[in-house]
Amino acid sequence: MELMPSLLSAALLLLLSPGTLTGVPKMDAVSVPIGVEVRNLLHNSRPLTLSTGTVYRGILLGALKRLMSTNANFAFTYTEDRNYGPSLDSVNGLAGNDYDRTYWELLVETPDGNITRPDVGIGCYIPNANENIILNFTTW
Ligand code: B12
Ligand SMILES: *[C@@H]1O[C@H](CO)[C@@H](O)[C@H](O)[C@H]1NC(C)=O
Ligand SMILES: *[C@@H]1O[C@H](CO)[C@@H](O)[C@H](O)[C@H]1NC(C)=O
Repeated sequence: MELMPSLLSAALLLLLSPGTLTGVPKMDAVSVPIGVEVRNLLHNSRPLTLSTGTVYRGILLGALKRLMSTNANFAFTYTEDRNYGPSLDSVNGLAGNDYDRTYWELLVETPDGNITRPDVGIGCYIPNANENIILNFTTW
């Protein structure tokens, strides 16, 4: 009959799909869209505004990595602080430094335009949908 071969080929397709054989997880389901804005008033740079997203309740660090891997205009580096986790060191080649007392400040702009400074870093912050994450090069 006709049913049998189609069932068989469906089963074969399932077996041969890349994820099944190699253990590669399926594409992340990015469900929380956010903006990422790079601001540098200290150097009078034009702000750079980009879009990315996180998975449900995903951390900002994941969204920044996703953005870096998909957008050639965005790159960042971070180091691991033993107490507080990932510390954002540089954005697009520019790093803060102790001599000039500069650093990349993490700010969050909600859709109503309210800007706050979260009390956690990029490894702990969980963005909400449609927030604009501002990476603000500033002094301390
Ligand atoms: C001074 C200070 C800073 C200075 C550090 C300047 C310097 N080079 O000395 C500056 C202004 C740069 C800073 C920045 C930030 N900070 Co701060 N900072 C402090 C503070 C007041 C003292 C740290 C200190 O000197 N400890 C003593 C030294 C001897 O120990 P240390 O281990 O060498 O200290 C280093 C780390 O603390 C590191 N550091 C400082 N802040 C942060 C934040 C994160 C997330 C990480 C990974 C590392 C880190 O810088 C210190 C010097 O190298 C603490 C609060 C406190 N009273 O401890 C908050 C504190 C550590 N910071 C905090 C936060 C949230 C931030 C920011 C994320 C704020 C923001 N929204 O932008 C940013 C980091 C952004 C980024 N680029 O990743 C939080 C961390 C809480 C958490 N669990 O994530 C704390 C606890 C204050 C708070 N609000 O509760 N910070
Ligand atoms: C902006 O956010 C701060 C901190 O969460 C809050 O206290 C303030 O009421 C907010 N302002 C507006 C206009 O929403
Ligand atoms: C960002 O950094 C600039 C330059 O230091 C500073 O004037 C400004 O207050 C910071 N915050 C915001 C929300 O732009």
